[in-house]
Amino acid sequence: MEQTLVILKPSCVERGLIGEVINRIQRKGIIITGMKMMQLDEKILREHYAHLVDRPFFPELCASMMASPVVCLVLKGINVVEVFRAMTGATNGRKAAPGTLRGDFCMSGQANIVHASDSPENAKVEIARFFKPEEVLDYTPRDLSFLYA
Ligand code: YYY
Ligand code: MG
Repeated sequence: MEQTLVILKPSCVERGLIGEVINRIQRKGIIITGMKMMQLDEKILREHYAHLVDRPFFPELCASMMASPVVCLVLKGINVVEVFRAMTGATNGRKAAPGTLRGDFCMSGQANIVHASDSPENAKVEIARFFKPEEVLDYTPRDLSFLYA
């Protein structure tokens, strides 16, 4: 099975939406194999958002990601990168479809509730960036036959 890296952003943590997001993850049948709170700093954000460091909004993006602690998650499931990106919705909350996390919980293009890896290759790099190997507990729930039949 595939794994993906998810960050519950300050917009999720400060607005009291951690439970809403985790509820959807578990209800869907996605397995949580890593979970911890972290205070991000500019160093890790420059790596994590390397594709955006030259954009004019980068300082604002950094500030929004450091506004409070975040919750980092490693998720496991069949095609979980694609499945969770679909559950996340479009980057801008005003354009994200209803039913998605961003579509249901935000109106912002920046304070948009969650980060989710966008490819299996990037997921591997991002999991290694935010988690030590021993912090990812690669268990499989007892009975997946209904979920993944
Ligand atoms: O993967 P995703 O989060 O949907 O979008 P990215 O293009 O990777 O951008 C990462 C992050 O940067 C986005 O979630 C909000 C912020 N951002 C922004 O503040 N303003 C933009 N015009 C584009 C992205
Ligand atoms: Mg992205």
